[in-house]
Amino acid sequence: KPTIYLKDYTPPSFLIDTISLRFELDETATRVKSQLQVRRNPQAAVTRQLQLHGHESVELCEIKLNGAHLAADAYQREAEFLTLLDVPESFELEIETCINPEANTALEGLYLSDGMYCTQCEAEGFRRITFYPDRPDVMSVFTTTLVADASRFPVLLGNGNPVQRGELDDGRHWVTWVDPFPKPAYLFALVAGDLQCLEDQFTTCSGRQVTLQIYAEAKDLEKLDHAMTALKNAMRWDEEVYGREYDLDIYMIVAVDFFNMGAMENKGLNIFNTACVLAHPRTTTDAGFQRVESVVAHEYFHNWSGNRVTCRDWFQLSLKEGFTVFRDQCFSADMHSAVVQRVDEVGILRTAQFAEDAGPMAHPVRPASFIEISNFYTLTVYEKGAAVVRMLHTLLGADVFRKGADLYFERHDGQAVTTDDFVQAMADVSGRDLTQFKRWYSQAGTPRLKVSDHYDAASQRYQLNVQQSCPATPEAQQKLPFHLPLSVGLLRADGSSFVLKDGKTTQLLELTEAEQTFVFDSIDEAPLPSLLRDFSAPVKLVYGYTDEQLAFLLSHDEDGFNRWDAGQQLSLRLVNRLIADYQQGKPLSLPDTFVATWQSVLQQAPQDPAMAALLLTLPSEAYISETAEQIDPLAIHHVRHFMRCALAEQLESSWLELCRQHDSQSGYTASAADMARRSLRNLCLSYLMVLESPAHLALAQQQFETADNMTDQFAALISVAHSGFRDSADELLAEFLSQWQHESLVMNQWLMVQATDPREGGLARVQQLLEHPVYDARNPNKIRSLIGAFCQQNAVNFHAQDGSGYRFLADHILQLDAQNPQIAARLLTPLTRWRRYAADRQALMQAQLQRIMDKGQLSGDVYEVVSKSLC
Ligand code: B3K
Ligand code: ZN
Repeated sequence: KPTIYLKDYTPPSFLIDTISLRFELDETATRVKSQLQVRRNPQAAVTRQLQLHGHESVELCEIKLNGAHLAADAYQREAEFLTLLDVPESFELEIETCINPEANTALEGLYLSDGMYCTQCEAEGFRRITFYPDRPDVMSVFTTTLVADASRFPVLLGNGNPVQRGELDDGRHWVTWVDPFPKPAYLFALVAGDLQCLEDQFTTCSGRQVTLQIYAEAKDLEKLDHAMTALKNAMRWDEEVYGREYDLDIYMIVAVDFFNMGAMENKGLNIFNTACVLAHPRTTTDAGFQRVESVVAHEYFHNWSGNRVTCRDWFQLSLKEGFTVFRDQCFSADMHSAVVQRVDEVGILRTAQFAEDAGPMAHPVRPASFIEISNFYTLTVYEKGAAVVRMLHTLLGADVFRKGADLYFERHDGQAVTTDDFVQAMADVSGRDLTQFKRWYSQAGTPRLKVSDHYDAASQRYQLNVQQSCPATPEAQQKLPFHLPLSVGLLRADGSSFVLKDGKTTQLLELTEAEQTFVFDSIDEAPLPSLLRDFSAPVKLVYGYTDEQLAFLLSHDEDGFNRWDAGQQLSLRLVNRLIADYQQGKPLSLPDTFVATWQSVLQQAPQDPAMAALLLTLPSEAYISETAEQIDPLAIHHVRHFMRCALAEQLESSWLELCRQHDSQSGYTASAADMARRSLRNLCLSYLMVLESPAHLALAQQQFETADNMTDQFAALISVAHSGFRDSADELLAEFLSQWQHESLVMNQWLMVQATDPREGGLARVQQLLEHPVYDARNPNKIRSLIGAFCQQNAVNFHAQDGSGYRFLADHILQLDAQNPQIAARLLTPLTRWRRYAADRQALMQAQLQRIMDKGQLSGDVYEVVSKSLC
């Protein structure tokens, strides 16, 4: 497969004003008739050739131009295209194709999920349905007619509004849908199945009535309330915060079990992975509830940021994704605790995105080239893209940013545009030159900020010196300085913050140079800086804090995020010292000062249980790995476990008391306060369980048996399953299986607990589970829960010295690539990080990548990741 470059972009030669589609659904031979109104694009170079995309699996049955059959020499069929050699200025084109949904294991285009028809067209799935200019800058008005057996497929859904329906003599029925908003083919969708729906109404800000429907299999009907509430909250929020109103009479969400990603924002007809829409307290953890809420909101927000204004080409993917993630993050912050939300976001960015930025697949937020676009639905495009939009929000302020968003939506409604257009709208409303800021879109890599300071008591002057740099990444060795907001506060010895510019305690410094000095006057005592408050830019910041200073920030900083981060950095330092001790064979011990700090956090925990749960969580193995010079998975795991044991032992009575205090008194509620209580209690339980005392085991077992919700039951399960109590672990796992074997999503969790069990013999356990009846080798959720979880969240077992984990992953990639290339390419991630390990592991990982490469006949997806990793 060739590399495609942004610099080669040219506008489409032909435009499609309308497309009318008729699907005669059949498991193995679905007939698709399309009728297109085509005209030459006045903006493009004149040509008489019309090139349409078409996947090799699509069979061409018939083709007519202005009603006349096309002679065989009037067109060419190649692997990926259908080219009409000589077409007039404007014309009607009719095409009939035949496709096989049952054979579609890639889950792209039209496929079957548990017997129901559904589609996934982003990015390039529409070409697996029919021949069409399958690129986002070709926008057309779609009319869709679905025909299927009435008894097996009573529900027939399409984009837009249903306009007509009827029955045929042969037991089939049909429905016609019209979507009045022009859209690219990637937003097309259809669903046909035996589905039930939860229905509700929403009155928009201008008083229009919208019907809301969420479809699922009958057995899951009781799990739709939470998504419905989330949807209504998101609709209201977008009206209030962005002034954006919904635009069709009906909004539908459909839950499907076989889905490559989380969800898809098809116009008026979102299709969701069941894992991102179904939620019920008995079967879904609090984390699951929050995921559902944020994904429902995310897909809803796309209706404006993505659908009404879409992307010109796929290099602009972050135009819709970065902006929409930023929007869903702000929504979640407004619905719950803003600090907890921010800590979660930064956690993802700083572990997984920074790791991506430091690896062979590193790319700018707006990539300059790709082989397979599916590989670029990345943390960089999504999370770093959101961080870039957030920086604009910070630099411009909320009001000006909102004006910029208004201008962007108004100026580009109905258009396919670029990230430059987005930034231009922000520049126009603010009157600021954002040329340098745009480097965030074109330069990859995580910038480093080196901060030093100087205080002069005589002149009461404090100076901050900031140096920025950015490591080389595959697309560029040398980087130009970034324009970024650095939010800072200055703390007095009593813990309060100095009042700085404009009477505020947080000041925004704008960094534009490679080195800059900022001066603060009238600072009447030596301050302690609180830097990068609220993580104001996606950078790695270095400042020479002492441990005492970090502990001071942890207890006094008014910025909640920085308070948490000070605790993380303090722990991280200790982790690194202990790793060195471990590697040198020295005995490990926790300093008393560290234990004392934790003791005081524990004492204050009841005042803010949500924050306490965050503060009392040690840096994750993934974050420790990302920040390490060289990753030693065994040492990291051992040291973190040692710290957990030591903290559990030395503070046992505090953990136990906190655990008791935060017991569920009055039954389950999904309130933020209750979620915080559960997270703190379950954290305490997890510490107690590492002590391996029978009394604590009894506590966990009792919680497992009596819990009225999945959060508590699952927390008890995982704490026992990963403990040294082998028999109890097996008992609980068996009990959980028999209790929930008919709940597919719960079984994913069951697989995951076992896949992430760090104790010895992990690979053998996973291999056994591959044969278990609840596992399904074709279902992406199952693959992720077992193989994905093992390779990404079970470092000690995956990185076994004998290379067995690497071989296992490569075996499965090779097997999966023929079936579902997108999932195969995604699973590869841990192997792409081979350069971060010591020589012996490097060699083993590299050998497996080479083995995949040598197989040949790889999909473009896997080929791109493997070839870039090896070079
Ligand atoms: N836009 C979809 C992702 C589609 C992935 C295609 N391989 C979900 C989202 O970001 O909202
Ligand atoms: Zn999205």
